[in-house]
Amino acid sequence: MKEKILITSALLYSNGPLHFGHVAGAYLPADCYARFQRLKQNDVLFISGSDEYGIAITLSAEIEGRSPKEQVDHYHKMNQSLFDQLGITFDHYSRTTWEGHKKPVQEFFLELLENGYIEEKVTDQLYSDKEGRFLADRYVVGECPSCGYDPARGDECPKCGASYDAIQLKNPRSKVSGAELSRKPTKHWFLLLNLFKERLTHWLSQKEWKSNVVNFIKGYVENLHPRAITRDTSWGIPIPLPNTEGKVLYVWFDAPIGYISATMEWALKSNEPDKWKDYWLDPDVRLVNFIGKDNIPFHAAIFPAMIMGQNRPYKLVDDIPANEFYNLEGRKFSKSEGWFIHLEEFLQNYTADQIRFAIASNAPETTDSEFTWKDFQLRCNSELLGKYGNLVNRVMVFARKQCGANIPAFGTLGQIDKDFLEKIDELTGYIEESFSKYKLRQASRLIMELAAAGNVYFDAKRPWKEVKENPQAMQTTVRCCLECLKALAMISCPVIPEAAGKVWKMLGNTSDIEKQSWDDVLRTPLVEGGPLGEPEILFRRIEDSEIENELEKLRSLNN
Ligand code: B3M
Ligand code: ZN
Repeated sequence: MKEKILITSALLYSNGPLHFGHVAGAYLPADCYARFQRLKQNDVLFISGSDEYGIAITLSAEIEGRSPKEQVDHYHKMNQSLFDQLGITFDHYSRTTWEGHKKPVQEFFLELLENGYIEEKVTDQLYSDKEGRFLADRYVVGECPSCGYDPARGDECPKCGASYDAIQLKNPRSKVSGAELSRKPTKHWFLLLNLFKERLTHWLSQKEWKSNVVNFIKGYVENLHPRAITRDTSWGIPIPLPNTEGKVLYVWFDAPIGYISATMEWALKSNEPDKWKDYWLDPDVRLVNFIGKDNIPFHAAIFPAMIMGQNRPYKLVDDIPANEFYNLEGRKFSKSEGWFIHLEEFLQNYTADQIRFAIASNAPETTDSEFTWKDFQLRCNSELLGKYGNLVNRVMVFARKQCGANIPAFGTLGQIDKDFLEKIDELTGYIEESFSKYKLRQASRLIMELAAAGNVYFDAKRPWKEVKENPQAMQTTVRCCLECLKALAMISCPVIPEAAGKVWKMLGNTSDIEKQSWDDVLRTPLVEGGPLGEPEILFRRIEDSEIENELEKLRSLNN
């Protein structure tokens, strides 16, 4: 039966260009999963968008000399185009500054308030006399209350990882002006997370999530306390209460609701304004949130609590395949420290398939992992080109030449042929399981295992000798190889869709592989006598000199 699957990727802050760290954490895994589930003929809706409020935006806008609105417009457009070039197939990419986002956010707030889960309190916050405003979160730097590190950020310590309110920092200063800050009372609204401890604990106890997620969230839920969900700034969703000028809802209150409002926007644009309900209000839908590990508390506890405390029967998340971090040559990606790869430029020199495969085969699924230029070169040259591309090319060139460019009959299968066909079935079964369990590393390995098996078979059968000695047998060999290419195209399609589509066409298909059914394609043999298309080179070799240049570029950016 068709399954309805709602897939989300974390909303990306519109304050800088997309980088590989984001791609590896929340976007590529989600895209491969969405592509796989579409091929499985399930009803998939894949949603994401730009996260456009909050201090991450205003602070970066100030630093880059733009207004917050200019800043989010700039990066929303840029990132949307980068996602496009990487072949990320969102059904909709929204943004939290679209006008329809406000209503559901304010409804959440009012219902939580009415239901007794939000409380108003006057507390001391940090005030900058010099700038004439309250400062919070990343606007503040100071000494970490846990480990003493200075300058620690206002929301968490980069050294020990502690998370706290800016008011707890010692010797707090403005990140922008460096001015000392004083304490001043101000009114805020707090989400009473502590009231959800039992419900969350019970709900979480039924989940069989990845161990990194479960371990983290169990400890987190033990320790829930009220959390401020408003801020003294004007860039954000207004608090739907009188006399609240100069205050807005905190970005982490509105952002997850962005998944819902993005679906509403998608429904509007599809001219079926109520269609979002088919995903958010249907208990049979499976909701999967793809995120990086730093977003676990918000997806596994805070947002579920917000849903539990309001009135609509919104879907609670069913699975959170959170990833660890993906670094660059041993260090965190950092635009400000010049430790990053310019994606736009990257995509001018290399293909989306190449980076998709390199990231997928080294995805940070259970531990942090990293992009290195050497690894990238190796994956591209010895796997994509050496195994996959080589098999496709030698089989296609040979078949076109020796079989009149048509798909030959199976003929009489020997043991070696039967074993090979069985191996294809076996590997495609494993790979299906890998994709459904979000195991991209394993899936990538299995793709190459199938390509390698094809090469081994081709070498063992020596069809170039069979041509002379036993043309019938040669046809059997070619046919089995072509069946292997068909399987290879299908199973690799979620990861390297462009190459998969080309192989599909080489096998004589005029249809779009992405529109096919995984099961049908794998179960149905090719059509005997069908025409074969032109062989095409799938991957180019990446030279040592290119890699040296790239490393040099990275080092010089960093100086
Ligand atoms: N923009 C945080 C981040 O990028 C945030 C995710 C929101 S998901 C609702 O890490
Ligand atoms: Zn610390």
